[in-house]
Amino acid sequence: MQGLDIRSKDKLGFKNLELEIMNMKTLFSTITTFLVMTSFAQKEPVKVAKGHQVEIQTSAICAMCQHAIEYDLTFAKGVKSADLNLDNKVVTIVYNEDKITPEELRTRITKVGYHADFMARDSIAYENLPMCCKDGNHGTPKVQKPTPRKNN
Ligand SMILES: [Cu+2]
Repeated sequence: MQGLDIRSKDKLGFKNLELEIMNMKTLFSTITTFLVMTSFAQKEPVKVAKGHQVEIQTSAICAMCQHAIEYDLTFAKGVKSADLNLDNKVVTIVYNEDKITPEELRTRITKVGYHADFMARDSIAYENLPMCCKDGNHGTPKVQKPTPRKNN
């Protein structure tokens, strides 16, 4: 208990501030951890009438990307339907769990050239995508060209 008395009274305020900063740091790291976890979170498959349904976050940016992903998935054994929502880039797949797994579905998407949840896209497939489907096009923000200034 003597340990506490070593600090003089005027230093107690400083100590409380230190504690507050510590709490803030803990809070921030908790928030960061939560955000990282949710951004990498993968939705668990759910049972639906036609089989199982899984939602996979992709890096699609336009209707061409949407078509490429949906088209490829329709050729996968066990896939009953694939619908990509361009608003959030999430592809909803209904599949037969005896024939294909979410892991295999994600792998297929990466081989088309897109990220799939925590799985990174195949770099060669990405290189072969049409120019408009690459990073920095369509919805993704571009660096604005500087507007020429008028001379005074
Ligand atoms: Cu595209």
